[in-house]
Amino acid sequence: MSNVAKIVPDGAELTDGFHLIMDALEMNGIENIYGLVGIPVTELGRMWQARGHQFYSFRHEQNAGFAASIAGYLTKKPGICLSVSAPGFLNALTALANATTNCFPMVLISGSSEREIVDLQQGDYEEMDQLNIARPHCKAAYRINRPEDIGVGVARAIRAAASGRPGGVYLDIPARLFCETLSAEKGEQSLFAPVDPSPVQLPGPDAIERAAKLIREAERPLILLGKGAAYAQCDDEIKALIEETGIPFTPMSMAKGLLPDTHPQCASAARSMVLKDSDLVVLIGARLNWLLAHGKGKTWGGGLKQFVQIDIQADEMDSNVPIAAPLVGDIESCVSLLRPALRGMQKPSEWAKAVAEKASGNRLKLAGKLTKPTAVMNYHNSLGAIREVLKNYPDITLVNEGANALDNARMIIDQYKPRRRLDTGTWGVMGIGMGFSVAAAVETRAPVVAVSGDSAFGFSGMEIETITRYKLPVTVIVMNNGGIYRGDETNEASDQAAVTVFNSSTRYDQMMVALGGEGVRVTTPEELAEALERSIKSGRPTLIDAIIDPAAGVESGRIGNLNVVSTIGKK
Ligand code: ADP
Ligand code: TZD
Ligand code: MG
Repeated sequence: MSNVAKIVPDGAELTDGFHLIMDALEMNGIENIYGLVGIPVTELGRMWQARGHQFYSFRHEQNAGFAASIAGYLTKKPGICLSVSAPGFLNALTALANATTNCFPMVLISGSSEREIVDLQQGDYEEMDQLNIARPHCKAAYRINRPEDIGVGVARAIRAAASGRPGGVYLDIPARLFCETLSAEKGEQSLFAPVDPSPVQLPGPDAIERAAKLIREAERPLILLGKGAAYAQCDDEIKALIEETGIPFTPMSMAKGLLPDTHPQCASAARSMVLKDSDLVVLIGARLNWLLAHGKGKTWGGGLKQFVQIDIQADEMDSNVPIAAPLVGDIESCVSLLRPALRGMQKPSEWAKAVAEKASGNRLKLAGKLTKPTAVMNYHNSLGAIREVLKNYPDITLVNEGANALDNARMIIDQYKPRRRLDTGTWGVMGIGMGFSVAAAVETRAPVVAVSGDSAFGFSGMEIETITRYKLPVTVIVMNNGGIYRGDETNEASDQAAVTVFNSSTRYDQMMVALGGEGVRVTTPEELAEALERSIKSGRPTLIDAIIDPAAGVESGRIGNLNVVSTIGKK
């Protein structure tokens, strides 16, 4: 082991917890750590850099955690987040829970207080029973108590995060362990790289036969791609399945670009129609959760649909509605077995044609709105301008958060390549913006454009300093409508500011200038397009403060139906 420390008291070669943790991470191919240092993990960050790796130091652990989680999603290898104990751990916990909810592989490594003090609640510096707090929020939680267990502890964490349905894993490291020593020889023997940490899982031949039969017999089939399909990184298999069968497809938001949004079979623009009128839906790496109206009701045309579902998690099947043909396995294996079973099937040409017509009609209708000038920019013409610029940069990763800023950008901005759209995901969580942007720039080595509502941006805005510090090619566009959903609410009931409203004079562009990047305020689609183009070309961290009509948005964006209001009046 080249990196084992050679401390030599009494002639014995020793290693310690610090070195063993780094050795174990290296063995697992880890290069980047996203974190925030302090007692007891500062030295680990320094030593990691000294070994020639990257440690990205954030301003708040939640953003470091979001970064690690999306690094995991983009690379299929668990992203690593490092935090201090108690408050640092808790700050990162939201990101760990979000990773688990979204099926992103990540490992949160937190320093912690010694067991004997925590267990007797004797009041240590940043004392907290972190392991038990983490447990319900992640896929697995482990503590390593002895240096000789570091190898197995890290291996288990990596395997738990990456295998089967990916998710968040918590690894608790009591402060003392970092300095505990072990003979270098024993240390070396205790380390190992797990063999095949995310093994393929094949569905049985009956399951393939059952699914193929349903698909062949369907008259109006639809393929619905979720972010699991994007995560699986078998883009060519999925493209081949769709093109060989001629079935229309529609992507969930983070699956956009798996096939280009401009693909002739893409039914995004006819989404209501295909969900309602299809007679069979093939779900590939998408859950029938709230984002799909739980697979039932008006959205789906009232009656019960027939579903084929491809998912690695067996108990995902029937979670909301009965699944006629479950295909439990990894997407690449399932799709590659399904394709030969469907060979020669008759393409649903009439249905596909009707869907394509509806979709192109709707795209045409939308196009008109995207170029229509208004006195103050609205979501359509501002995002229309962004869409035109991004058309020429298909490798750029788009990070997107907000309510109206999210829903409209998802609809308007086309994606052309897989895994280039990262957003608020399953929870609709605000605050992913800057953490995702840092990790996307780091992991893809290509430029990133974040389109954030002004409220959404506020959750992670301080990380623009992180972006300038590491000189990352990130352009942040703040859709500044002066508030949450809208910026024009007046408070009829009291003289306090309305709950949805921010200072209308806030200069987000100047924030970026103050923190070392470029800032520009724009008020027209032309200015916006020009500033974005310039920023992308320069590769410099830039914030574009885009002034949007405060009256342009709607409450809760596209999910106003989930809003809760009193039925008996306000007082
Ligand atoms: P979306 O929000 O895009 O609809 P979800 O997060 O709801 O997507 O669903 C993703 C699904 O993909 C999860 O149920 C997860 O188990 C599944 N999944 C993730 N990776 C794989 C894989 N490699 N093979 C099979 N299923 C996968
Ligand atoms: N807190 C967290 C962590 N996640 C959330 N989703 C919310 C609060 C509630 N919320 C939304 O669902 S969207 C949103 C909040 C606060 C912000 C919407 O305002 P915005 O976007 O400025 O980001 P628009 O363009 O003004 O709609
Ligand atoms: Mg706003």
